[in-house]
Order: sequence, then C-alpha cells, then structure tokens
Amino acid sequence: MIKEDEYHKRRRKFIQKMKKNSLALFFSAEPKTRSNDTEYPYRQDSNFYYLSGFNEDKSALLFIKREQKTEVFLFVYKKDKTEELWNGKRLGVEAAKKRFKVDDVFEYKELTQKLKEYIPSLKHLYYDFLLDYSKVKLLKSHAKDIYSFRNAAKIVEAMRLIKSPAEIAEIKKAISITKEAHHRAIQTAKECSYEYELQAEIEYVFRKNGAQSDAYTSIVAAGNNANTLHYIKNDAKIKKDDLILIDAGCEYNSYASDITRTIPANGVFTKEQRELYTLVLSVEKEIISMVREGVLRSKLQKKAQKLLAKGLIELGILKGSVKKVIKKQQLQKLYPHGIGHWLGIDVHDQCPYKDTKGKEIALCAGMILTIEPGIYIDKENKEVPKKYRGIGIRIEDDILVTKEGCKNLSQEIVKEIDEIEALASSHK
Ligand SMILES: [Mn+2]
Repeated sequence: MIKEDEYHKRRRKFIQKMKKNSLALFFSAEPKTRSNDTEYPYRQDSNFYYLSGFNEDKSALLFIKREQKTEVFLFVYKKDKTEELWNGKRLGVEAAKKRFKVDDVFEYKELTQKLKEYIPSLKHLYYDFLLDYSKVKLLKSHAKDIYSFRNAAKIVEAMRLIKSPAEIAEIKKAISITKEAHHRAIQTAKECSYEYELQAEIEYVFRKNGAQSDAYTSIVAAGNNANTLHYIKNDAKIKKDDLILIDAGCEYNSYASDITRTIPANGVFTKEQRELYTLVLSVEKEIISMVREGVLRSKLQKKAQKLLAKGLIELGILKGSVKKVIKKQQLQKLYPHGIGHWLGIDVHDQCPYKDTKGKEIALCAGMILTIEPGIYIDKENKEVPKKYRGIGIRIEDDILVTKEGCKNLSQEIVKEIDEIEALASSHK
C-alpha cells in the first residue's frame, strides 16, 4: 500500500505548481447507477485518488495558496449509523484527521460554505474541466472576480507520468496476478467450449488472489472475433483450430495491468498461425528492445509499422515495397492501432503525450507503457491469401523505462510458441 507520506508529498508538489492567490478543488467520483437503484462497483476518480489515496465518494480536496500561506483541506462524508447499515462504514471526520496530513478535515456538506468564504478573495480557480456541470456551477457561482480558470486535472496528469517505487510495486503486484490468470487460460483453453468459460477462468484468478477488479473488461476473442479490436461480448463458441486473443488484466489497489496473449484453443499452433504469430512476436521483442530514455513513442510506432510491413510482404500477404504499403494505408488495414499507451491508475493512463508546447514527450525513467503490436486479418478480407483469413493476433507487455534502458514487468508471462504449447500440454 502507498503510504500517506507519499500522498502528502504529491499534494505539496501540486501546490507548488499553483499560482499565488488561487484555489484548487478536486472531487471524488460519483457512484454510477447500473439500473433503477443498483449501482456499479464504485471506482474513485483517478486524480483525486492520486492526491489522497481515499476511496470514498462524497469527498473533496481543497487547496488554497495565498501570498505567504498554503492550506489543504479534506472534506469527507459524515458517519451515520443508518446509512452505514446499508452501505458500509465510512471513515468520518475524526478518523480522517488522524489518517491524513492535511491542515483540516470537514464534513462534506460544509464545502459550499467554505467555497463561499474563500473564492471571493482569490484570483485563480483550478478544477477538472471535465467536471459535472452542477459542480462547476457551484464553483463558479462565487467566482465573479476570478481572473483565470485553469485545468487542475492537467497538472496532476503530468505528475502521474513518472511512477514512484511504491506505484511500480503495485503495478508489479497486479501483473503477477495477471500472469497466473493468463497461464491458467493457456492450460484450460482446451476444456472451454465458449469464450465466457475462459473469461471465468481468468477472472477467477483475479479475485482469488485479491485483485479488487479487472482493470478493464476482459477481451476473450476466439477466431475471427479477434479482428474486432474492442470485442467484449465473449459469448461465442470456440472452435478447435481457433486462436484465442485474450486481452485481460487485473486492477490491484487501484493500479492496472494490461496484458494480451494469443493462444491456440487446442494447445497447438497451425502453420499459418505460427507464421503470423512469429512475426508479431519478433516485432514486439524488437520494439521492447528499443525502449529507453529519450526515445519517442512515435518512433516506436514507425519502426513497428516498418517491421510488420516487411514481414507481411515476405509472407505474400501485402504486395509492393515497405514504403508503399505504409504510405497507401494497406498496412493500417491490418495494423490499425498505436504501439502502446501509458499504464498506471488508469489502464490507458490519463497522462499527457505532448508537453504544454505541443511537442511529443520523450520516454523517461519511471514511465510505464504498454507495447502491443498486432495483425488482424478479417475472414472477409479478400485481398489476403485465404489461408490467413480469420486470424487476429496481438501480444502486449507492460514496460518500465529505466535509467539503463527498460524492464519488461510482464517478462514472466509466457509468449514463445514452445512455451505456450508446453504449458498447454502440461495440464491434463
Ligand atoms: Mn493495452
């Protein structure tokens, strides 16, 4: 678990980035209705969580920075016996004062009054520009004399780019559980008749090992379903010669893992599957080997496109030169997505890809990104030799940029053809 000292440091760092005579406000996420009076499991707002580590709704963090003095206040929902009977215990004001290194803690209902008190004497207002309209209205109703409105979320999201050792430890823990889940999937695939059975095997391992949730809805896509990039129905029958694309990762203490493996349903790759898989795997490994400080993500993408194009031309799937198939968008039909994304509290971690001047941010030690090349050949794609149609493959690992180069945090999740086939056959 990340300690309060670290959250305290993050709040100090945030305050340093505020202008003088300003106020910043962060809200907890709203609970989301599933239907009628039932709710989805609660998920905290990522920026609020980054600054507090607090997982309750109806809470807020208020920063005030004056010429000489700065203050941080936390607002939490009151303890109420009747409500707690239905919805569980709350921390409450008194316990929050002990847990959090903030200047004071108040009841959530006092927030409006405090804003009324503070805002008129200040010049700049920071809040998340994606905030609900009702909350923005609450803030702005006292802001007649405010000189500028600024996006607080952007500041925190830039801070979130570099992961601390404690954050890296949480992500490693998430990955270690996800590793068990993918290995179980490889072992049990041939016993599963439907995609959802395999999904259950994976998510069983997540919960069994203490992950609070999946980090995103698992994709378990057999055969041609792998060519739908965001396939989440997971309800089709698995055929014995299918490849199954599994993009699944758990969330542990609010940190995500994001892993894709593509495995043969019956435990053995066919010739064509093997050819395409070998290509994607070699590209993935080559791109991972390029990850180090100073490298641009766009450069990794360009290299991946070149390598995939070259391999697809060699297999007779694309025709012409590498340059031409990229320029004429022929490759993009088979590899339509990016090489990867930031990973952290959010699976697609909400951190900037460009600096404030619009320039692409180069990789730097402490960043974590996914590397995930793929090839997708729809069964209807008549431009490709028939034997390759209906195959979709992606391989994805989670990579930490280090001073020396990089570390593949998901290295131990098997992906070599021999390893996958051996693991599949080890399970009787
Ligand atoms: Mn991903």
